[in-house]
Amino acid sequence: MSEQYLLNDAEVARFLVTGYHLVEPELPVGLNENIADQLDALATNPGDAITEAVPELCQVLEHPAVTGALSSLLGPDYEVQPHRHWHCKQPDSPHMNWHQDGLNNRDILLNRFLGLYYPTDVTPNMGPTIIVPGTQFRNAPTDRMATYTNIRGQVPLTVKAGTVAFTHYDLWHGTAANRSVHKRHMIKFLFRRTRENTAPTWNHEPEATNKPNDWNKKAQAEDANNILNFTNPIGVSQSDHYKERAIRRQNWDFLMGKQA
Ligand SMILES: O=C(O)CCC(=O)C(=O)O
Repeated sequence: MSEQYLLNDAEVARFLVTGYHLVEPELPVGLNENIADQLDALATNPGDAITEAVPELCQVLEHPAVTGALSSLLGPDYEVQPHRHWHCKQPDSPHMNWHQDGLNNRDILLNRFLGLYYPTDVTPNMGPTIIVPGTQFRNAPTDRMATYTNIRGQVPLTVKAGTVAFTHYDLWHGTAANRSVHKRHMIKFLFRRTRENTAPTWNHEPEATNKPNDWNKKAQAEDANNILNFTNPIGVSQSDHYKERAIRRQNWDFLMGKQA
């Protein structure tokens, strides 16, 4: 594994805080277009067999920017799970309600998460996935969530072709309506840790969490300590924020190998 592609401390901390991380791998010329053309032509959804139907998808998973992010967050022995799914959002299809895919367990571990690959540019009218950063530790009954409309701080994944969005399994998400004439493709993959960390598996600097708290630059925090302490992606109340901060720290300690 080339260290060049491993995440740094701030990126790992931001993933723990926001519940997502975007990678834009430099894929071979024509690969995204080739994949998108094959998906456009598929008559039925092959489910988990989508990688057999479109084997070029494996090249995305093998790109060092993708393996580097995964090794950083799940360890170098991570597993690409057999479950995967092609999400084709048809032209003129409605929005998808907010929901969580995982078990809503306010997990202090980081053992499994999703990777969403988009083979074409996704514009705002194409039904982008919409995520709500920082919601991965909040439980809400799905039937209640379905009644929520616009949520402050939501982020539409209007991404460029080839982007892989890694998202925490419990991150709140949905989609906008597809008002375009194009099919919006997304392939969802699932990744799993196979071994607990005994040490950081990213480009870790021992001083990373020793930076003093900077109360004047809370929103612009750039180092792991200040990111973990202060970042508040959707501006939750103080009483919610301190609960989230505690889970973030437990997540960080878990990745540092402190529980092994
Ligand atoms: O199609 C999308 O962008 C999102 C799909 C989704 O929400 C899901 O797979 O849980």
